[in-house]
Amino acid sequence: MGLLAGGVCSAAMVGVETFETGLSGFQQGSTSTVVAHSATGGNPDGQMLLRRDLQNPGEMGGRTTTNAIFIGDYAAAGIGGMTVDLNFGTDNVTGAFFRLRSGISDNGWRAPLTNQFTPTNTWSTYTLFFDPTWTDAEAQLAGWTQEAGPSPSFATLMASVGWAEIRITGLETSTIVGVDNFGLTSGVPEPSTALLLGCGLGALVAWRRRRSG
Ligand SMILES: [Ca+2]
Repeated sequence: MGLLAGGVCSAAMVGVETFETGLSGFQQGSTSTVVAHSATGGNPDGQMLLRRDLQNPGEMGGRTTTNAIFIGDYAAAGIGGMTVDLNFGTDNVTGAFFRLRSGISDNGWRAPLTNQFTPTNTWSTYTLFFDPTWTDAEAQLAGWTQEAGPSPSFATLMASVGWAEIRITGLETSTIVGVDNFGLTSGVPEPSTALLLGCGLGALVAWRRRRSG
Protein backbone atom coordinates (compact mmCIF):
# COMPACT_ATOMS: atom_id res chain seq x y z
CA MET A 1 0.00 0.00 0.00
CA GLY A 2 2.91 2.30 0.62
CA LEU A 3 4.08 1.70 -2.90
CA LEU A 4 1.90 4.25 -4.66
CA ALA A 5 2.22 6.67 -1.78
CA GLY A 6 5.80 7.38 -2.67
CA GLY A 7 7.62 4.14 -2.18
CA VAL A 8 7.99 3.27 -5.84
CA CYS A 9 11.02 5.41 -6.55
CA SER A 10 12.69 4.70 -3.27
CA ALA A 11 12.53 1.40 -1.49
CA ALA A 12 9.78 1.05 1.09
CA MET A 13 10.67 -0.02 4.57
CA VAL A 14 9.29 -3.45 5.36
CA GLY A 15 10.41 -3.52 8.96
CA VAL A 16 12.94 -1.74 11.12
CA GLU A 17 14.46 -2.36 14.53
CA THR A 18 15.00 0.90 16.42
CA PHE A 19 16.40 -0.59 19.64
CA GLU A 20 14.30 1.80 21.70
CA THR A 21 13.54 -0.53 24.59
CA GLY A 22 16.29 -3.15 24.42
CA LEU A 23 18.26 -5.45 22.18
CA SER A 24 15.06 -6.99 20.75
CA GLY A 25 16.52 -10.44 20.29
CA PHE A 26 20.02 -9.37 19.20
CA GLN A 27 23.03 -10.96 20.82
CA GLN A 28 26.76 -11.40 20.29
CA GLY A 29 27.72 -12.70 16.87
CA SER A 30 31.13 -13.93 17.99
CA THR A 31 32.75 -14.82 21.27
CA SER A 32 34.93 -11.72 21.02
CA THR A 33 31.91 -9.41 20.82
CA VAL A 34 30.25 -7.67 23.71
CA VAL A 35 26.73 -6.55 22.83
CA ALA A 36 25.00 -3.93 24.93
CA HIS A 37 21.92 -1.77 24.77
CA SER A 38 21.99 1.93 25.42
CA ALA A 39 18.79 3.93 25.86
CA THR A 40 20.56 7.07 24.70
CA GLY A 41 22.98 8.19 22.00
CA GLY A 42 21.26 6.35 19.14
CA ASN A 43 19.77 7.84 15.98
CA PRO A 44 17.73 8.71 17.93
CA ASP A 45 17.46 7.36 21.45
CA GLY A 46 18.05 3.63 21.93
CA GLN A 47 20.86 1.79 20.12
CA MET A 48 22.80 -1.46 20.08
CA LEU A 49 26.48 -1.14 20.91
CA LEU A 50 29.07 -3.64 19.64
CA ARG A 51 32.48 -3.80 21.27
CA ARG A 52 35.46 -6.01 20.54
CA ASP A 53 36.74 -7.46 23.75
CA LEU A 54 39.75 -9.58 22.86
CA GLN A 55 43.31 -8.76 21.99
CA ASN A 56 43.51 -10.40 18.59
CA PRO A 57 42.41 -8.61 15.45
CA GLY A 58 39.24 -10.07 14.08
CA GLU A 59 35.56 -9.62 13.59
CA MET A 60 32.64 -8.78 15.78
CA GLY A 61 28.94 -8.88 15.18
CA GLY A 62 25.45 -8.44 16.48
CA ARG A 63 23.03 -11.09 15.29
CA THR A 64 19.48 -12.22 15.80
CA THR A 65 17.76 -15.54 15.34
CA THR A 66 14.46 -14.43 16.86
CA ASN A 67 13.63 -10.89 15.71
CA ALA A 68 10.67 -11.41 13.36
CA ILE A 69 11.69 -8.56 11.06
CA PHE A 70 14.70 -10.51 9.83
CA ILE A 71 13.66 -14.15 9.98
CA GLY A 72 11.83 -16.02 7.22
CA ASP A 73 11.43 -16.14 3.44
CA TYR A 74 12.83 -12.92 1.97
CA ALA A 75 11.57 -13.67 -1.54
CA ALA A 76 8.01 -14.32 -0.41
CA ALA A 77 8.07 -11.18 1.73
CA GLY A 78 9.23 -9.02 -1.19
CA ILE A 79 12.47 -8.07 0.54
CA GLY A 80 14.99 -6.43 -1.76
CA GLY A 81 17.29 -4.51 0.50
CA MET A 82 18.53 -3.69 3.94
CA THR A 83 19.44 -0.49 5.67
CA VAL A 84 21.26 0.26 8.89
CA ASP A 85 22.64 3.28 10.69
CA LEU A 86 26.16 2.87 12.02
CA ASN A 87 28.31 5.09 14.19
CA PHE A 88 31.99 4.23 14.11
CA GLY A 89 32.94 6.43 17.00
CA THR A 90 36.63 7.07 17.32
CA ASP A 91 38.11 3.65 16.51
CA ASN A 92 39.33 2.31 13.20
CA VAL A 93 37.07 -0.12 11.40
CA THR A 94 38.08 -1.96 8.24
CA GLY A 95 34.75 -3.28 7.04
CA ALA A 96 31.07 -3.79 7.72
CA PHE A 97 28.93 -6.60 6.37
CA PHE A 98 25.33 -7.73 6.22
CA ARG A 99 25.48 -11.46 6.91
CA LEU A 100 22.71 -14.03 6.60
CA ARG A 101 22.66 -17.69 7.59
CA SER A 102 19.88 -20.24 7.58
CA GLY A 103 20.88 -21.33 11.08
CA ILE A 104 23.61 -22.28 13.49
CA SER A 105 24.49 -25.49 11.64
CA ASP A 106 25.75 -23.86 8.46
CA ASN A 107 27.47 -20.76 7.21
CA GLY A 108 25.87 -18.33 4.83
CA TRP A 109 26.46 -15.31 2.69
CA ARG A 110 27.72 -11.81 3.40
CA ALA A 111 27.85 -8.54 1.50
CA PRO A 112 29.96 -5.46 2.28
CA LEU A 113 28.04 -2.30 3.10
CA THR A 114 30.64 0.25 2.04
CA ASN A 115 34.35 0.87 1.95
CA GLN A 116 34.20 4.14 3.88
CA PHE A 117 34.55 3.83 7.63
CA THR A 118 35.92 7.15 8.73
CA PRO A 119 35.66 7.46 12.51
CA THR A 120 33.41 10.46 12.84
CA ASN A 121 31.33 9.92 15.96
CA THR A 122 28.31 10.68 13.81
CA TRP A 123 25.59 8.46 12.39
CA SER A 124 25.63 7.39 8.74
CA THR A 125 23.05 5.32 6.88
CA TYR A 126 24.22 2.30 4.88
CA THR A 127 21.94 0.66 2.33
CA LEU A 128 22.31 -2.53 0.35
CA PHE A 129 19.97 -3.77 -2.37
CA PHE A 130 19.70 -7.34 -3.60
CA ASP A 131 17.35 -9.77 -5.28
CA PRO A 132 16.61 -12.81 -3.09
CA THR A 133 16.06 -14.94 -6.20
CA TRP A 134 19.53 -14.37 -7.62
CA THR A 135 21.62 -17.33 -8.71
CA ASP A 136 24.89 -17.76 -6.83
CA ALA A 137 26.75 -16.22 -9.76
CA GLU A 138 24.46 -13.20 -9.83
CA ALA A 139 24.85 -12.68 -6.09
CA GLN A 140 28.63 -12.91 -6.39
CA LEU A 141 28.63 -10.39 -9.23
CA ALA A 142 26.75 -8.02 -6.92
CA GLY A 143 29.42 -8.36 -4.24
CA TRP A 144 28.05 -11.16 -2.07
CA THR A 145 30.45 -13.81 -0.79
CA GLN A 146 29.48 -17.39 0.00
CA GLU A 147 31.19 -18.40 3.22
CA ALA A 148 33.07 -21.66 3.63
CA GLY A 149 30.69 -24.59 3.72
CA PRO A 150 28.42 -26.06 4.48
CA SER A 151 26.65 -23.08 2.99
CA PRO A 152 23.39 -23.16 1.01
CA SER A 153 22.87 -21.55 -2.35
CA PHE A 154 22.00 -17.85 -2.22
CA ALA A 155 18.38 -18.38 -3.23
CA THR A 156 17.93 -21.28 -0.81
CA LEU A 157 19.25 -19.16 2.02
CA MET A 158 17.07 -16.18 1.08
CA ALA A 159 14.00 -18.41 1.18
CA SER A 160 14.79 -19.52 4.72
CA VAL A 161 16.74 -16.92 6.67
CA GLY A 162 17.20 -17.92 10.28
CA TRP A 163 20.04 -15.65 11.30
CA ALA A 164 20.72 -11.99 10.41
CA GLU A 165 23.80 -10.15 11.49
CA ILE A 166 25.73 -6.92 11.25
CA ARG A 167 29.37 -7.93 11.09
CA ILE A 168 32.24 -5.51 11.71
CA THR A 169 35.90 -6.06 10.99
CA GLY A 170 38.20 -3.93 13.10
CA LEU A 171 41.81 -3.95 14.08
CA GLU A 172 41.71 -2.51 17.56
CA THR A 173 40.69 -3.93 20.89
CA SER A 174 37.65 -2.22 22.34
CA THR A 175 36.50 -0.89 18.99
CA ILE A 176 32.94 0.33 19.60
CA VAL A 177 30.27 0.63 16.91
CA GLY A 178 26.75 1.93 17.42
CA VAL A 179 23.93 0.24 15.47
CA ASP A 180 20.44 1.69 15.00
CA ASN A 181 17.50 1.57 12.59
CA PHE A 182 18.47 -1.85 11.25
CA GLY A 183 15.77 -2.91 8.82
CA LEU A 184 14.68 -4.52 5.60
CA THR A 185 13.22 -2.75 2.59
CA SER A 186 11.52 -3.60 -0.65
CA GLY A 187 13.77 -3.58 -3.70
CA VAL A 188 14.42 -0.69 -6.02
CA PRO A 189 12.56 -0.92 -9.35
CA GLU A 190 14.43 -1.39 -12.59
CA PRO A 191 14.98 2.01 -14.26
CA SER A 192 12.58 1.13 -17.07
CA THR A 193 9.92 0.25 -14.52
CA ALA A 194 10.50 3.48 -12.67
CA LEU A 195 10.07 5.41 -15.91
CA LEU A 196 6.85 3.59 -16.75
CA LEU A 197 5.58 4.47 -13.33
CA GLY A 198 6.35 8.11 -13.99
CA CYS A 199 8.82 8.71 -11.27
CA GLY A 200 12.44 9.14 -10.54
CA LEU A 201 13.67 10.82 -13.73
CA GLY A 202 16.50 12.45 -11.84
CA ALA A 203 17.46 9.15 -10.34
CA LEU A 204 17.37 7.57 -13.79
CA VAL A 205 19.69 10.22 -15.21
CA ALA A 206 22.04 9.74 -12.30
CA TRP A 207 21.96 6.00 -12.83
CA ARG A 208 22.82 6.37 -16.51
CA ARG A 209 25.63 8.75 -15.69
CA ARG A 210 27.07 6.30 -13.23
CA ARG A 211 26.89 3.54 -15.81
CA SER A 212 28.54 5.56 -18.54
CA GLY A 213 31.00 7.32 -16.28
CA1 LIG B 1 16.95 4.14 18.08
